[in-house]
Order: sequence, then structure tokens, then C-alpha cells
Amino acid sequence: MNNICGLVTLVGSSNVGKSTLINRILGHKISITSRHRLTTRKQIIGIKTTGNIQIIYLDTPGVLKKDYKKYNQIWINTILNSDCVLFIIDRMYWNIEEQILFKHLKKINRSIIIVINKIDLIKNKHILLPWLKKLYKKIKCSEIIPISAKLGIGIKELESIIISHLPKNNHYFPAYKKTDQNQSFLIAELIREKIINKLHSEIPYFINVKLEKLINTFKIIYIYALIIVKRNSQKHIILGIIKKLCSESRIAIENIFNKKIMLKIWVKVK
Ligand SMILES: Nc1nc2c(ncn2[C@@H]2O[C@H](COP(=O)(O)OP(=O)(O)OP(=O)(O)O)[C@@H](O)[C@H]2O)c(=O)[nH]1
Ligand SMILES: [Mg+2]
Repeated sequence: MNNICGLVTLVGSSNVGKSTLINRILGHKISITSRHRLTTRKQIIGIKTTGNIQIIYLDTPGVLKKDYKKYNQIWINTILNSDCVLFIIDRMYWNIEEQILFKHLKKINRSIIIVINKIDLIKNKHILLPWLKKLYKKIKCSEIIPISAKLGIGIKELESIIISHLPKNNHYFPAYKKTDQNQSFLIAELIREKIINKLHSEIPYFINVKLEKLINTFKIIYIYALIIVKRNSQKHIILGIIKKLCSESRIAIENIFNKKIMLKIWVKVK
């Protein structure tokens, strides 16, 4: 058998660029991104099949020191089923979240690739080498690679390293499959991304977006979305940006689905 197929999990603290990286590797958007913490809330699957190689990437919510059980259980379960783990670090930041993750990874016997992201923001690149050496000594990892997910630096090299750590296996998904998410989830997430990126840090965590109805016709997709907030004051804030939110979300969805979109959004307190 010449086929290669494996599960690769992206883990790391919130905001280190896990979702940006998965989108960059896949070449299209499957996971939303923002400058705020806790953007990704559940495991997202992205599949890349090139010839005889199929890689199933799993994006996860960021490691948290608080609310440990609810969100952290997702990445804890995911790494246990992986063939290879990408431990993403934002430049030289090593905080309590990295320490929590490091403790978990020490206990499991998996290939670990440390990915130092956002190197485009490091002005003095000379400081990188001592940091890479220090990490290599500290963590029993297979490889360390500096990248910039945003600018696409080091991605090809990272993909080659990943492939070298995957087992020979039959492909799990048909070659055309890019994700296991349904259309409704991706659309709701795209709207949530626009809200997060428009608001300041206090609100995004409490917002949920639900699609009430989706009618997919030959030329147009009709979408009826509901934004659910916790308080009346939050509803007013959303109503203040709803016009822009609606038009920006519509454009984002049209770009992904390559179809005309008719979007209506309501806001509800629950
Ligand atoms: N300059 C720079 N910014 C980056 C890079 N990668 C990601 N970012 C930015 O970092 C922020 C967080 O990126 P995300 O991909 O949402 O981070 P995440 O790790 O998925 O975050 P959670 O889903 O909250 O766990 C966004 O504003 C990205 O544009 C990079 O290589 N360079
Ligand atoms: Mg994310």
C-alpha cells in the first residue's frame, strides 16, 4: 500500500494562529479567525488530499487556564486520537497555557512538531535560534519550525515535515471532501466572525449565531440568521452595527460559496 493518511491536531493557547494556519494549509477558509481570544469553540475538521496523501487536520479551541473542563476537554480528546500534534506557539511567548499543554503532551506518545508562528512580527531574527534550541531541549519534540501563517512563510516546509510523520494507511475520506462541516455551520461561523471583528472584547464571548432557515436555489442562497445575546444592552450594540454586519457577512458568504446571497439577520435576547 502506497497511500498515506493521518490525523494532525493543531493545539496551542488562544490567539496563537491555529485557525489562520489551518486555512493557509488548506488554501481556503474553514475556520474563522480574529484578534480576540476564544474564537474557535469546537473542533473543526479540514481535509487535504494530494495524490496518495490525505491529511486530516483538526483545529481546536485554545488552551485555557480557566474553564478548564469545558473547552480543554476538546483538545485533550483530540490529541489522543492524533498521529501528529502541531503545538503552535506565538513567537517566544511561553505562558501558563503552554505549560498546561506541555504537561499533557509529555504524557502521550505522539509525534510533536513545535510551530513558532508570527515570525513576521519578530524584528531581530537572531533571538530565534537560542529560543529554538531551548525549546528543543525542554520538549521531547520531533521537530521545530518557525513560520508565519498570515504571510505563508515556512508552510511548504511544515507540510513536508508533517507528511514524514504520518502512517501508511488507506484514505479515510473521498478526495473531493474538504471538511465535515455542513453549510449552515460555516455560514453561522462567518457571521460570528464578522461580529467578533467589529466589536471590542467584552461582547463576542456571549454571542451565538444560529441559522433559522437556509434555502439553496440554483442561483441564490436565502439565509435567515438569528444572533442570540444574553442581555438587552448587548442586543442594542448589535443593532447599532447590523446594517454593516449584514452587508459584510453577505459578501464573505458570497465569496466562499460563489453564489448570490440574500441575508436577513435578527437579534434575540435569551
Ligand atoms: N502577524 C501575524 N498575525 C497572525 C499570524 N497568524 C495569525 N495571526 C493573527 O493572530 C490572530 C489570531 O489568529 P487565530 O487564527 O484566530 O488564532 P487561534 O489560535 O485560532 O485562536 P482561538 O481560536 O481563539 O484559539 C488573528 O488576528 C490573526 O490574523 C501570523 O503569522 N502573523
Ligand atoms: Mg481558532
